[in-house]
Amino acid sequence: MTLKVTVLAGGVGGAKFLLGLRHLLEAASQGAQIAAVVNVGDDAWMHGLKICPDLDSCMYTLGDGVDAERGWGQKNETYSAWDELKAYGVEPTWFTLGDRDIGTHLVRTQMLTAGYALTDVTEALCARWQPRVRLLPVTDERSETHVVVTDPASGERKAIHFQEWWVKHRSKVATHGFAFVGAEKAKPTAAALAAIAEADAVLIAPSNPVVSIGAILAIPGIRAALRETKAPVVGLSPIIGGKPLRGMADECLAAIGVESSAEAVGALYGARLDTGLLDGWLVHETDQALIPGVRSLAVPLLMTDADATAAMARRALGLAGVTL
Ligand code: FO1
Repeated sequence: MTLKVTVLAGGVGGAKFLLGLRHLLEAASQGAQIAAVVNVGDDAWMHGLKICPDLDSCMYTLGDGVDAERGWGQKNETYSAWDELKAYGVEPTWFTLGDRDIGTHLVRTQMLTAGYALTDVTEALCARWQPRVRLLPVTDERSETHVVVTDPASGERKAIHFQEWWVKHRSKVATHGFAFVGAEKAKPTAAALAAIAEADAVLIAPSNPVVSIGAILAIPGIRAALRETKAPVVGLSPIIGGKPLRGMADECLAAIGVESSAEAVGALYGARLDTGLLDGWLVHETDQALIPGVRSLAVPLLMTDADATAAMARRALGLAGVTL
């Protein structure tokens, strides 16, 4: 029988993890199927184009087209179109769009405007990049992560788009919380629900627990699907020794009053035996996590290369009862 593994994933970290998992399964298992349920909370409209940073990070990384240094955007980029936009003074000038990347956004925007669902558009884009992982947006509807901050100029509280908070302000503004705008009305896609229901193992990638995994879990029906699937659910901690390896997970956790530790993030997801999601929780070898009802294991969790990441994926699958 074909082994089916479904991963909940954000952008840069999720993409790296998927690369290692694919490396493992292509070497060890004949015809395994990997599906990724991907966050869309970071998505934004810029210059009339629909940008899907997490889907694109996964697609470019798995399609060997990513700028590896940054983990987003394409390699060998040029920026003529962006220079023109800046010359016109068109905002947002703080968000860099490469010429090649704009090609992707143009195709996506045209297809969405013609009435195709984001799931179908993503499949069409992937026909070119061949990620060998089914990339499934968690929802086809608009659900955007906004951040409640104190406006440095006026001193008043306001909500700004996640990209403005992260890229323009580099998260260095007083931050009070997150709102997944539109999530409550958004429906998960049938493909995402089926990928969770029909999996042999569900893995939660070491992605940001608040703005990546949290934004996926905010879509009504996803938590229930994870609690109901016959597959074991195993997460990998994005926090190592009290710090995220990259990104802003510590700022996000602080804003929602959760400590930056592997144990606290595991407790945030909770035990499936209780009211949460996890059967297993993988933490870094220097960390520990005692979460009643969750099998926890401490192993090296540094995604230094595809082999190291594949070894992590093997341990996560082992915790889910899948031996390769
Ligand atoms: N991140 C930046 O730090 N600066 C940028 O100008 C920027 C542009 C950008 C364009 C397309 C895209 O798909 C991603 C882009 N990112 C940029 C990355 C993105 O803001 C975040 O890293 C993710 O949303 C977090 O997962």
